[in-house]
This record gives sequence, C-alpha cells and structure tokens, in this order.
Amino acid sequence: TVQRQPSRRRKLSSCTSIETTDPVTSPRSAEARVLVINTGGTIGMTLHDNVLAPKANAFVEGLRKLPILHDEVYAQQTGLYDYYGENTLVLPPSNGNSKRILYTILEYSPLLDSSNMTTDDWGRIGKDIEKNYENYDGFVILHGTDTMAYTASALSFMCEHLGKPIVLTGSQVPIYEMRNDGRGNLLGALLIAGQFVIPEVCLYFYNKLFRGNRVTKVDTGSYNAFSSPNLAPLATAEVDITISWDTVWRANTTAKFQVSTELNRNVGLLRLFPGITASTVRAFLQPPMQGVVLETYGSGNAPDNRPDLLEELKKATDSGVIIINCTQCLRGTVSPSYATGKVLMDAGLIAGGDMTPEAALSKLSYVLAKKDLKLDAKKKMMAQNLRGEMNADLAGAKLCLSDSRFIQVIAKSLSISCKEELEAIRDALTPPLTCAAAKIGDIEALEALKEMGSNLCLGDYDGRTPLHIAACEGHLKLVQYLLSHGASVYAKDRYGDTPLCNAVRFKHKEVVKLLRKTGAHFSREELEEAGTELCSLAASGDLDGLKIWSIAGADLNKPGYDGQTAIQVAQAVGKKEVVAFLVHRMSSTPKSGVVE
Ligand code: ASN
Repeated sequence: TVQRQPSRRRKLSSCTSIETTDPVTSPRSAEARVLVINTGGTIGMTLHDNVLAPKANAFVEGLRKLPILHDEVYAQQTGLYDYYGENTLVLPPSNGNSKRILYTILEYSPLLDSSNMTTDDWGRIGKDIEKNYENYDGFVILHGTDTMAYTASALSFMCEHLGKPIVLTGSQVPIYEMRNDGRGNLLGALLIAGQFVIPEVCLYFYNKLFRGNRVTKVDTGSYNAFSSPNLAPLATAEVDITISWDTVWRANTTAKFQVSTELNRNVGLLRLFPGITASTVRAFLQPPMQGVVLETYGSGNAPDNRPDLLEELKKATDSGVIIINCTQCLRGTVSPSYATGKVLMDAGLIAGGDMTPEAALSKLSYVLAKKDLKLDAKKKMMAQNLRGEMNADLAGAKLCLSDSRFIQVIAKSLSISCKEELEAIRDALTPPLTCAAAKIGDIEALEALKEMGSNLCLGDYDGRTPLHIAACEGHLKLVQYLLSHGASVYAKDRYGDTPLCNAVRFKHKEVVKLLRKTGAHFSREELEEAGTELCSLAASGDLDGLKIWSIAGADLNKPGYDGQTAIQVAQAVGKKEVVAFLVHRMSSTPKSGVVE
C-alpha cells in the first residue's frame, strides 16, 4: 500500500519548466491504476544452465527500459515515484485512450514456474486482490502458461461479486528475448484492465481476451497458445480493441466483492480410456476423494456394457462423492443423446455441460468447500452456471431484437435487414433510451428495453450510464434494479465521476448506502480532496450533506485546502448544530466510523 503523500496535482503545476508531451490537467479523471501481480512464468524467465527459470527482482527494471511499456518523461514530470513508489510505471499515451495507465508491480517471492502452483498460491493471489481492491481500477496477474487456465478458472469462482477486471497473462517467450510475445500480451492486458469495466476474471493472450474459466492451453509452440472452444472471445485487440459487451458476464448483485479462499483439495480428474479397469476407478474414488471430474467420450458417453465400471461409479456417488461428467472433446457439450450417456446419469453423475475440465475441477474444489451447504445443495450448485463457465445462452438476447416492434420499425424505415446493422442501431439507441427511463424512474421501460436485448450498462456520449442518472435522481428501486441486472458501481463518466459521486452530490442517502453496500467507494485522491467540500458544507450548516459524506466513506476531520477542518469552520461561522454534531461524532464513534 502507498504512504500518504502531498497532492500530485500541486506537483504537476509546479513542473512548468519541463516540456510536457501530454499535459495532465486532472490526474483523477485522466489516469487509471492497475495492480500487476507477478507470480512468475516464462514472461520473466532467463536461461540458467540452458533451461528457463524465473529471475527475481529484475522485472520492474527490465520494463522501465522499454518505451512501449513505460514513459519515463511522464513519470518524472508528474512525480510518479515520489507518490506511488519505484515499482509504479506508466504506459505511454495511446491513440483512442484518453487515460494514462499507471501500473504498480507486486512481485511474489519466490517467482514460480506455473507447474509449481498450488491452491495456496491461488489463495494468496485472491487475498492480494481483495486487499488492494479499492485502490485500483483493474488487476493483471502475470502467470506461467502451463497452469494458467486452472488459476483463471479457480479465481473466477473464488472472486465473488466481482466488479472490476482481473486479467491473467504471460508469454511463451521471455520478455527479455528480441522476438517475444510477452510485451504485446502485457501491454494488451494493461490496456484492457485499465480502460474497461469488464467485471470478470479473464485471460489475455495473442490479441484476444477470453473468459478465464473457458480457456485451455492447446499449443506449446505457438504464440496462440490458448483456446476458448465453447465461448467466443470477450474482446479482440486488432487495430481497435473491440469488446463484445453482450458476452461479458456480470455479477447481477448488490453484494460486496469478496474472495473465498476456502478450497477443497480432495478433488481429481479421471480420463476414461478404452479398457480402463474397475480397480483403477475404485482406487481413484477411495476416500478422502470428494469430487471427481470424469472426462468421458463424445457428448458424455461411457461403455454401457461394463457393469463393473458403472458399479464403482454408482457406489461412489451413493457414498457422497460428486462426479461431474465432462467431455474429452475440445469443443461441445455433454448431452443426453446416447444410451452410453444415460448409464452415467443413472450412476448418479452430474452433467457438466460445456465446462472445460479445468473449470469443472476448480468449481468442484470451490463448491465442496462451502461448509454451510448440504450435499444436495452442492450438487445443485455444480449443475448451475455460476460465473459464465457453462452453457452461456447470451445469444438469446440478440434474437429478441427482431421481435422488438420499435427497432423493427426503425430498421425498416432505414432499409436495414442484416443482424449486424440491427445490432448497431440497437446499441446506438440504447443509452439515450435507458438513461431517459432511469431519469424518470421507469423500471418497466428499462425491462422492455432489456427484453429487446439492450445492455443496461452502456453509457451515453458522456459515459454516463443509467446508474449514474438514477443515482442523481435518487431512484432507489431503480438503482437496485440496475445493480441486479449487471450495472457497475465503478463506471466513470467523462468527468471521472462514479454513481456514488453523483448520489453524494445530490444527497440521496439511501442510494449512497446501497451503492456502498455493493462495494462503491471514492478513490484515495477523492477522499484526500474531500476536506474542502466538507468545510463548505459546514459553513452553510448542511448537516445532511456532512452525514452523507460520512456514509460515503469520508473522514469528517479531513482538513480543507487551507488546513481548516469542518468543525473549525462551523465554529468560526457559528453553526452550532454542525459543531454539536461533529463534536458528538468525535466522542461517540471510532475514528472513521460512519454516522447514519
Ligand atoms: N513453464 C512455463 C510456466 O508455466 C511456461 C510458460 O509460461 N510459457 O511457468
């Protein structure tokens, strides 16, 4: 974590003697922060005795020398190191991205070849994200490719109610080599994590962003090492970075982000092969085994002429072992089409749909660790789609488009018929319509728009989402509705304001409470600068305003620009009620306590 420092804004204005290439007027809205957790992997490896192994304490210095990954002039001009420390670097300006992306590297010790990763390491990554969640806009995990799909899957389940992007990446060739894929992968991951509110655990590799629990490593010798056979990429980074917003998975929740590091280790993967013996299966299913992913043939089939084998499976499920049926095929789903598949269902297996074995295994590990759930509830959870890991039927939303009279009429009058053009019209019309509905608190209109396939999270020309508008207007029910339909509390408009800033500004206490419950927070800089606003509220005797700032997380003792605190200002102008409130608060609540 970063020590308190003087405002960087002041530092910026005092640097007039240095020529600026990209003048920064407001760090708050013009910078995004990404935490890079370096766990190891080929990306930072060097040759020792002719084999690749991780090299400690070299990565940050290596990156500092690479102009595509660090802008030293900007760092010097803006006092970056004084403020954030030597491990923070900054990307150069990029076309189409108005924000500078600052990234801080947290290097693990020891750095690991990912073949050495354990469930404890997943827990450590999860805890570090949780600890630093409020200080960063997004997270990049540098990781070896060998087990990256397992870690990505596990983190996707461990991260509950996620609202910010977590992007795993790495490389096939070390970043220090002349020809390598590490620089491009890291750069792409940083740009995505710093620019887009994609609230998923993702994996970025070779110009594509995938859902983390959908990938598998398919190639040892190609830069194109990962495949997501059952789900199209969430984004492609070609000439432009194009996000497929319809595919992005959202938590649909008003609960706060948390990481569950409880994982059950008594799980395993068993691959069927012709001639597998019943004793092999029996040995595998012995206690303490509690959950198994059985990799079956084709659409979930196994021999139906092997009662010995089926009996072992049935005995295990009867004794409480959860067995998930996943296919050995790279693409496709388990479906009840054959007699050879039905026998497995009869033996008590649960269909794993189109889950990858990596996703199914880590889901088992996560679900089995839930102490407050009975076996039946765990089985039910395994069959459900928890994080977009299976059977995502998001295409349905697009089909509804043609059912919408409204869009049809417009499409007809513009002589439009193809799906892409229809979608473009829908996406262009969505923000003004959803924002207008949010303004008047019309949930029914939002529901109708959603049924048309509209994305309720899209921002208008100023980046203002329906949640921003509803927060300004204080429409509590509508805020609740939007949050339970995937709206992000972290969306920033072009002025850098979040829905929380808006709700505080317009003094909608209940909305502020709900947003806070969902994990909304002011940035450290906003909290640093809140003192002046608090003083002005104190000067005008605005008790409600002060209370709302407190609920929003502000420290009411924070001094304003001239060093005076709210209580001093209230005393000076004789606002007795405010003084009494602040005095009472100081004596009755712990430091930084929230006053209702
Ligand atoms: N063995 C390496 C690892 O997984 C492979 C890589 O990163 N490309 O750490």
